[in-house]
Amino acid sequence: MVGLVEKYLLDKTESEGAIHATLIDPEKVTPAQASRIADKAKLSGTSAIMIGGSTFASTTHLDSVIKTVKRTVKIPVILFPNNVTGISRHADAIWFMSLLNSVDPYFLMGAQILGAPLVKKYNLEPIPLGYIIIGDGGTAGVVGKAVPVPYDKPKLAAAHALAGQYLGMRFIYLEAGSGAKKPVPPEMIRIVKSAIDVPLIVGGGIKSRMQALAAASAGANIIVTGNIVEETKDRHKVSEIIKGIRSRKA
Ligand code: 1GP
Repeated sequence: MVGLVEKYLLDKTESEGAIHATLIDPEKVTPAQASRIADKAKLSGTSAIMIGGSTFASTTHLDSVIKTVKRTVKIPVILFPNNVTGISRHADAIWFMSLLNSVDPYFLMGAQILGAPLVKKYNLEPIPLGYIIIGDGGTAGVVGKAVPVPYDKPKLAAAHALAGQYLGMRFIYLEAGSGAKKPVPPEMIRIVKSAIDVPLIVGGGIKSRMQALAAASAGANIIVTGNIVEETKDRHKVSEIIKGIRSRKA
């Protein structure tokens, strides 16, 4: 059941404690830009490339972004879809995710039913993921019709995460929303992590080495940054984030 990409992530999080993944939003980049971002991130030590956004990119564009990225870097390319339109045959794996705090059945199970046959047809590796929107959740929160977990309700976040784990999800993602003013608080990460046994992913608004270190120290196993890689010309920002993650005390 556990495929190659999932095994790679489990082995890496097991041996390193916390790793970094780079999110590329296909709506914001050309294939050439995506390839440059992936290359720089790989040189900085990122462990995987995630591809997805909160709104719509054409399938043709998504396909060419992924093909170009895959030609450039050899680390796994994992789809991070907001809808069935985020599925491409060219990726290695897909976060097969349910938005656990959505009030819309479409984002809980509807899109998954529509997408599952395509995942099989394209031979993509599905990695079951419980996705939880925290704070205002940005565009993902609005599009996904989430009832976000407030920043000061860590136990509520832990209850969502545990429910996801009990339903069989093998990763949990706390999402503050791309470009969030405030990332998921370390205290919430700590409480969620202590409640679950599966790896914890955290993303949204992480912009500095200290924030990355705080998330990793609190127990995040995969730290995702998106905006920071798209906005900055030099790769030092990503290097800084990864240094922060690696400086965490085990
Ligand atoms: C968004 O968690 C990711 O889905 C990354 O967020 O773009 O703020 O780094 P940023």
